[in-house]
Amino acid sequence: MYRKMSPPEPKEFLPGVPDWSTVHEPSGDLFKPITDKDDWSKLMWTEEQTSKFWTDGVVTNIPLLSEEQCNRIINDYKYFTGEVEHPGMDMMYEYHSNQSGDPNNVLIHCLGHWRLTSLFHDLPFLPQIVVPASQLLVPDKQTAVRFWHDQLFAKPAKHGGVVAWHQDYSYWIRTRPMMHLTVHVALDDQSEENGGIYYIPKSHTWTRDGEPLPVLDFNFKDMESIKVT
Ligand SMILES: O=C(O)CCC(=O)C(=O)O
Ligand SMILES: [Fe+2]
Repeated sequence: MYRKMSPPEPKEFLPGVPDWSTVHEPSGDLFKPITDKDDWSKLMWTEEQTSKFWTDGVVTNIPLLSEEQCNRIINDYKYFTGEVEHPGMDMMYEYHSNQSGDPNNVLIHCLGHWRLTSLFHDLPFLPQIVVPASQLLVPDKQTAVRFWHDQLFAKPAKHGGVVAWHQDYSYWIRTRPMMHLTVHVALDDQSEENGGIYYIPKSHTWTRDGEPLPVLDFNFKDMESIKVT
């Protein structure tokens, strides 16, 4: 806990089980909330970074969390593997212990876990995320940012499953023109061997009949559902 003075109090989902979605600011558990406006501006992305984002649709390898913060968040992962029971699982918008249905290709997938633990709650409030996000929604203009939802994909070692090729925009077409973005936070090292994410530069501009690419598999299983021809 980084903040000592009156941390915000969540409402309870069940007696003794906090619902962190009722707290509209960082709890202070993951990082010390910024109080000085100048500290926000220090986190602004450079012109080079923002224009790379507009061109390629992605900017990678941005350090976000310290080793210590990362380890603390990963400690909460035990609730989503089922290793430790959490009494607030019904708060989640979606929970799949294995979305592939195949025990040899396990894909844990959930949405809404930010409601369950103060550390996952604080992640979308991380200034290193929200400041660049405020620059990236509209070119050359800083805008307010609203958190839409969190999502966790986990691929257990040795028998982890796949997340098939997709465009995130295909799933979330609620803003037109597009006014939302994905922030993918790796809580583990990602490599070719352990199922790291792949991104095709400029694929954010790909369309079919003027629309984003279609969603062909809501369980992400079919690696062949989208092909480059
Ligand atoms: O981790 C993956 O394989 C996919 C992650 C993803 O699709 C995303 O972050 O939007
Ligand atoms: Fe995605």
